[in-house]
Amino acid sequence: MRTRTTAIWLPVVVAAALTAVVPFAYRTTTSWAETTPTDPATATGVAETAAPAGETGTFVDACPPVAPPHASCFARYQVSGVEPLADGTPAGFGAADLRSAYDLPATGGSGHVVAVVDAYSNPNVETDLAAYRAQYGLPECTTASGCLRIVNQDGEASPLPEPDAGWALEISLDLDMVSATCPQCQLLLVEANSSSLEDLGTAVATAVSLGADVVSNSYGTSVEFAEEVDYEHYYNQPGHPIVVSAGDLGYSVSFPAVSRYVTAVGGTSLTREADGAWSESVWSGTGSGCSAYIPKPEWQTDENCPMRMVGDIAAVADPATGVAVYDTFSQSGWTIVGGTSAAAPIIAGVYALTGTASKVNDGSPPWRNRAAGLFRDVTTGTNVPSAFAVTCGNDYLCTGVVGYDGPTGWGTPQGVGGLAAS
Ligand SMILES: [Ca+2]
Repeated sequence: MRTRTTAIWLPVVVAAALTAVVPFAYRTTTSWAETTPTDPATATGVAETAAPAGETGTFVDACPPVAPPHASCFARYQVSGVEPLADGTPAGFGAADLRSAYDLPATGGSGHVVAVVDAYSNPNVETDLAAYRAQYGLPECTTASGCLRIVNQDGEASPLPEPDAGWALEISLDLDMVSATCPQCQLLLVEANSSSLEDLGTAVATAVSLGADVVSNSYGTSVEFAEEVDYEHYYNQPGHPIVVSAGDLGYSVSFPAVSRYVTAVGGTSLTREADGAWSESVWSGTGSGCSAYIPKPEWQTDENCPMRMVGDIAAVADPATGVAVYDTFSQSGWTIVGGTSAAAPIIAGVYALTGTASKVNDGSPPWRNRAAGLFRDVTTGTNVPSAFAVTCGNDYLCTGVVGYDGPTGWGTPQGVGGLAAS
């Protein structure tokens, strides 16, 4: 297991690099952490982040931001106070909670394959996945049965990349979330050799070539960069929805979420009210915004962004209202995880449930299906902290409003219809 490195705090340097590329980009938390930029493969250091006001616990990024053309995973986990519930079940939203919140069927997806693309490997992945699925009464999914396949970016079962603690938690999160929303889907884990966009993109293409109906990507760059367009071809996979996390850095744009060919997934805070009803607001950490480099796809109709607007849809991502995940490699077992890394695989599972993934070429389904009743419209919250003078002007780019908004797209699923294609 890779040893965690001590975080080096470089808020001024990183902030300067960010403002040079995206004027309004900044982090919603108080500090940045970076390991040595010239060696992103060692970037498993973590940044301890004080919980925002009103939230409990301490949250840590599983992967610290790294400079393009590398990507970091977008999982953020709770490091303290994760105790089982009074009835002994894991804390954090479980599989049935997620299906209830998003009005999803308890069965479905049989015959469909959801791929999860991550960097590096998690040596405990199969036994940890089995524990998650057993806890929530989901059918077994093993390599022996062929339900679970684990390959490297070239599609081979060995050698797998070296383990990495941060990405290992991401792998567990991704497979657990697809299992929760699409219990009968087959799972294909494709592990890239590194966190470079070239390796991750190669893994996406391999996933499609190995039969993935849907590909989930819970990673991205910390900022946009001009050369991102050179990596878009990896994500142009007609007939295969490519689902990407919008990012955990607040109001800012990340690649590949900003690609025209993907469904960009933002994040919410998810709450179950006393009467059992669910409510959601914009998670303060979710990415959103208007691309500096990628043209606006014809299916986007929002008025104040002339380029590709992020995002398209959303699901739970606030670690303070996070999901239960089982991981024995980087954690001691059950933990609570959030970040838009949770949201993307949730949406990937819903795509598989529609049975119409083969008709999806881009992120347009939520835009084409925005009829009333298919989404829970998120109308409150923002990913711009009020303490910052630079804002998006309280516009839909950074604020939850009635109808479309950047942080949550057209909202969160209410059933599978919002992602169906014809
Ligand atoms: Ca909205």
